[in-house]
Amino acid sequence: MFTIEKASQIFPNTLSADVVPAITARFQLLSAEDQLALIWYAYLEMGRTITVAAPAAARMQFAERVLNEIKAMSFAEQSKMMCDLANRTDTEIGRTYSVWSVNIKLGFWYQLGEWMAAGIVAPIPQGYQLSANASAVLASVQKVEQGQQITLLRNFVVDMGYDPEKGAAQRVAEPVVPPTPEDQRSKVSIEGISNATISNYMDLLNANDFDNLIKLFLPDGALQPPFQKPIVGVDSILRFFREDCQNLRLLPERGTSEAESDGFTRIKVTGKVQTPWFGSGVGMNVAWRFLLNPEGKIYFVAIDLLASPAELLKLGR
Ligand code: ECH
Ligand code: GLY
Ligand code: GLY
Repeated sequence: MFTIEKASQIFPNTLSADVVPAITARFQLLSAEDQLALIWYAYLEMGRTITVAAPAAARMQFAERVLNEIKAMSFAEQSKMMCDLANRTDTEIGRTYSVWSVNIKLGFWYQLGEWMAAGIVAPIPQGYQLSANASAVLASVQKVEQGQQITLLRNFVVDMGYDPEKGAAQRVAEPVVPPTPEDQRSKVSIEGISNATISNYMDLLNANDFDNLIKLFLPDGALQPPFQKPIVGVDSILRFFREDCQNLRLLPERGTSEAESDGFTRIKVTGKVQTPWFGSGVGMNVAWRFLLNPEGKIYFVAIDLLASPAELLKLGR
């Protein structure tokens, strides 16, 4: 019998990018001023090589009221508001922020970044000196590959705000786009894998067809996103797909399939993932580790952000 705990151990030699949680932990120890300045410097430098896509209006409407409030503030009030978010202080804006989906949070900061550059929102003070620790963390951020950098920035943004319930029950997310029409869908081909569940998983996620995608899972199945705990049960997984997984591009390359006990099958696939925020500008190196039951339903899948491109070729146990 498998448990989620046991299932999460399949393909134990998969090396994930442990630098991401390690740098995130060091970042969390910095002062709010250092955190904001560090993100600003990292974001500016990234912008020299990759372009972040402007968030869609459907997403920005949820942040609009707060953004207008901020626009009307003095520079001093704006700086305090940004520090409060970084400090996770209990404020009205901090509470509103915490119920937003990841993409609304990113859209909110995208807008503030534009306004900081335009002089509408308080900039990082000219000549601001990062502490020695913050400089060291920034240097670490600059050293990792781009897919890991954008994961770090995303983590920093997700962790801000004030959530009194620690995982708010009511959440605000943008509407779900309709799935791609059947005749416009692409089909993946994965070297070494000819398994309908696996190709359907990739194709349905690429088509934003979450209602059919979720049918591939067992009712008590689980999905583990990079650096997170497993999301257990089809209701929670479907909610995650609808809130956080629109317009992703999965580009699986190769894989291996091996028999497990009790008629289960473990399958590891490696390849790239693109986020709509950076399009084809950033390909994140990932592994999918699937455990399928004898009927081919997904009991468990983990998505790992890989430590290096060399991991793309490491299949098997
Ligand atoms: C400024 C200074 C003040 C403070 C702040 C600022 C603004 C910062 C901004 C940052 C923007 C960052 C962005 C990051 C986007 C990252 C996106 C990532 C996406 C990864 C997705 C993956 C998907 C994997 C999955 C697969 C599955 O099979 C199942 C689902 C799922 C500068 C003003 C804060 C604006 C836009 C890393 C890996 C493959 C698990 C989702
Ligand atoms: N996790 C989806 C995205 O940030 O694009
Ligand atoms: N423009 C980024 C996104 O649509 O997610």
